[in-house]
Amino acid sequence: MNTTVLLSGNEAIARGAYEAGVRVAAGYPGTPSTEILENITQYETIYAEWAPNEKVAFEVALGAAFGGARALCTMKHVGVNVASDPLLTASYTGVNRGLVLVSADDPGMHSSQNEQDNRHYARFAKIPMLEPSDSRECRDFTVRAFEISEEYDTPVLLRTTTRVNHGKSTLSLSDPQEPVFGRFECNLQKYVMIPAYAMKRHVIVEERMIRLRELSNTTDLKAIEWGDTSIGVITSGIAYQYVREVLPEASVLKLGMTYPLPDRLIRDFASKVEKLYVVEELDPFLEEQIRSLGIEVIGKERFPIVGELNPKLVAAGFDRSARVLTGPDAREDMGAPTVPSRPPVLCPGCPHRGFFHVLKKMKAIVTGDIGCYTLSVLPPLEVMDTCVCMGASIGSALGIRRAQSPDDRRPVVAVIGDSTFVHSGITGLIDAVYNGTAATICILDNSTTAMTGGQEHPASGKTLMGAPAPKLDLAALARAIGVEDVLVVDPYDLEAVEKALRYATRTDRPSVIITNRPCVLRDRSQKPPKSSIALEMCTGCQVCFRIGCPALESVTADDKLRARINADLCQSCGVCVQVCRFEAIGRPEE
Ligand SMILES: Cc1ncc(C[n+]2csc(CCOP(=O)(O)OP(=O)(O)O)c2C)c(N)n1
Repeated sequence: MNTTVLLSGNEAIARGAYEAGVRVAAGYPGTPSTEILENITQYETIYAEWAPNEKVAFEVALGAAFGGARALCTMKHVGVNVASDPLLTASYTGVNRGLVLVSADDPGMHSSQNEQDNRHYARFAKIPMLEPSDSRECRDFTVRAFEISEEYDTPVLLRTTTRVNHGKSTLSLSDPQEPVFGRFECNLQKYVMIPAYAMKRHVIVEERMIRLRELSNTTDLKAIEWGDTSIGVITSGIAYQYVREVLPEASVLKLGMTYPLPDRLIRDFASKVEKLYVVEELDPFLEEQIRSLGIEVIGKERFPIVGELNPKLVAAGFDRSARVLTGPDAREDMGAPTVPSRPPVLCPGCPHRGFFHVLKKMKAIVTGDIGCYTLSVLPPLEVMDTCVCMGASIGSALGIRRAQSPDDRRPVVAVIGDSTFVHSGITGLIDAVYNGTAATICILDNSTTAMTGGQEHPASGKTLMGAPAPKLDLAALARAIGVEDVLVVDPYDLEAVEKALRYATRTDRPSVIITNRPCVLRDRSQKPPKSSIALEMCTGCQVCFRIGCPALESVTADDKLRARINADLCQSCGVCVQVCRFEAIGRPEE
């Protein structure tokens, strides 16, 4: 086969897994990694699943590798924090058949709560790391990662960043290997990490590190591009593309395997150039290790540690002006109009909107979580007081409640999405019941993982492969955990929401409210009848604008600012109808 195709990095990783003969793929959605598993479902030889969270996904993949099948595990950078417990010990057990963990990092935080640099995980877990810089390498390095994983009996970290995951470039397809079914072979000293066995495995890990360093010195997963030797640049991943764009004449050592670092190779390269630079996004990961080899190198004093790099920043670091600029900076430089920024908002008809509008009235302390509903922190809603990581809403609510002085009567309410609740909220709820902490936990169940594009999860009724699945009953689960007050409400019915919130926040024991409207983007086949505003009845009070619905627009009529409904956007949820005290907004006609 020699077909050339244009693929995104994520599509290319999925293709690489297919060509490598992967049998099992597991992950949890998270930008910029999500499309890898979504694309893998087109390959019928691969079993693929969304796990409830990244820890379970990694354990499924590890089990598959123990069991003798090649396995891929995908997640965004913060997902590796969740999976880090099994990951660090999987380094000790080794894998048997190949296991590759994709960590899709997000420098610049396009869609994340932090911009941690997951290259540190390779060092922390003592496992090899490969970093592709385009789609062809995404496919090639995935295949190579499986070979390394098996030869060295270790999980391999394939670390990508947003621009590599989402950027597109060409590659020619290769024939896939036939995936093999495995056979689990008992090996207690390898797979059972009691201290006596783990101690011996640690020695093996250290020996493996020596062999892996040798591999990184000799591997062809690198390129040395000789040019003008007055400047030598060591780089990897997307930063390599920027360096090439800005300094086509310089000598470049492009590393594909970035952990363990190839010490001899670096020494040799450094000895042949006059000035050595390291260009890398985020932390001085390569720079500090190179410096610890006793090599003088210029790095973070010239290139930012915060945010993404781009050709302009790289050029500035070399005191050059960028030659070929692409992206928004280029448009600005060329005097072309830039696209106005559009702050994210809850969609028209989003079931979260009405809920937050009512919650605002409660004057509660609201601990938040990660999902579309996090947008309730922005004006005009501005309801959420905290948001740390997935699942943190419940624990933080319990802590705040326990810290509260007796004269502070504000109720404490945690808000968490359905996917996030299943991911890491269940144990928080168990804590609330076990320790009897009076907080109200609101599970905003929209039957999907909306924030990342609408992926299935254990409470949505379908698997990643599209098969119907048992739907985790969240109300029954809360009751089984021991919550006595479990209220299920329609978030489009503001009165019902208010009643539930008033009741739940007044009890002196943990309570749960579950909203039950699916995400409006889940089924767009129906074109609902629209709400409408009788302009003559609109007093211009602007209360309806407080719900922040993009379908509500302002018009000036008779010198007054009044509301109008954009029928193209309106989803007829009826929330604005209930908010208008002058009955100017009409219910849609059925
Ligand atoms: C550990 C971790 N994994 C994945 C993500 C990406 N992510 C952000 S929110 C979210 C879930 C959103 O779904 P849900 O809780 O149901 O809320 P919704 O967006 O549907 O309102 C995911 C997967 C993340 N931020 N952190």
